[in-house]
Amino acid sequence: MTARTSPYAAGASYVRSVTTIRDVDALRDSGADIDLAEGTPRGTTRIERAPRPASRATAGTVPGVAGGILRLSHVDVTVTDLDLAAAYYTEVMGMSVTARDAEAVYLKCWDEEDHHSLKLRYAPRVGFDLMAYKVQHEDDLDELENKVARYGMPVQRVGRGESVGQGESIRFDTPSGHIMELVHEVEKVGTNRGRVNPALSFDGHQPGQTGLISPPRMDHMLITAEEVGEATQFYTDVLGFRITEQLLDGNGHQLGTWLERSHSPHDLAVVHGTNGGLHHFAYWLDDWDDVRDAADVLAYNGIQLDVGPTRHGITRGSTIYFFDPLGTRNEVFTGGYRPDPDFPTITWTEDNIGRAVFYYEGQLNDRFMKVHT
Ligand code: M3P
Ligand code: FE
Repeated sequence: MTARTSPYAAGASYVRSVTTIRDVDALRDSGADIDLAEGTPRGTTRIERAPRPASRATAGTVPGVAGGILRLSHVDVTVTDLDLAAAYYTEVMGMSVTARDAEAVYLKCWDEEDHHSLKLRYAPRVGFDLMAYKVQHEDDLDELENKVARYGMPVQRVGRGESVGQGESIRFDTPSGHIMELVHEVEKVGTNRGRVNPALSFDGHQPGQTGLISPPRMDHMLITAEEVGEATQFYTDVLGFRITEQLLDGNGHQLGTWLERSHSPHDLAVVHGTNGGLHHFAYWLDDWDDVRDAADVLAYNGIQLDVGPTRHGITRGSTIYFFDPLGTRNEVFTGGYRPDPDFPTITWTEDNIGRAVFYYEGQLNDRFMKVHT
């Protein structure tokens, strides 16, 4: 049997897994019990690597290593009129209802496989309930539970079946005063396109419903915090978010930070304001034409616009802000860039805040700055 050691492994103490290149013919001739794909031609070599030590449990939140938080899973908000809110999110936004009970409605967008990306719960006031992010591996929950507990925040385990459409999760308060949930297992309800030879359009239209905004998916959310710096440190150091952009005041303090896990400009952003506040949650649209069409749909339905259509300096995204009929701010968002984990943070200074947030207008309006739920 001939076996030679890869030159890359020779003498290199930093190489943790030894690579061996094996001559398949020699292996076959030796009668060794080898597992070869049928029809493997003669003259083939096979590269074998010693398994790496199992380190997935600790790899979870190391930036750039698979595992840890994947993306936003769902936003849970309270509404003062469940029927009105459900009507808006289905008949204007174009989401579909996946579950409903006496106190809540669960909705998802057309390209989302998971059970829901928005939960509307009836309450006497409009507000923020929690933000749920999805983790890649089940043991990410244990690891992040430990990290959050070590930071000093009590963590609650929510058992399978206690929350509609999902398995076990963990919940905790963040330093920005928000309840955050991390979940691994979410019921896959699928889409109406299927996963075998899916059609790109129906009757010449996008898969969403015509005449409605019909975003394919939820994209990000923006929360408010009294201490943006402290909140950001928690989301980065404890939960593994990476900062794509930051807005600094004249003393170098963070007024806003944009944080990602999904190689998009942001999955979560934090701006200065009241602890526990929700500035908006945002839907992804595929391109600028869809943003323009969304503006038509909003105008047709008499929905109050806040800002836009316009463009952000931060994230480079194209955007419209508007309010649902109960007063929660929504955004539709497209564009931006694709940051890798080694993306160097972009900094904006307060004297450029207008262009940072609304690049075309170059200024912010009072309502945008002050209204949150
Ligand atoms: C975004 C975004 C604020 C900036 C918001 C920016 C509230 O929503 O998607 O980049 O100052
Ligand atoms: Fe946004």
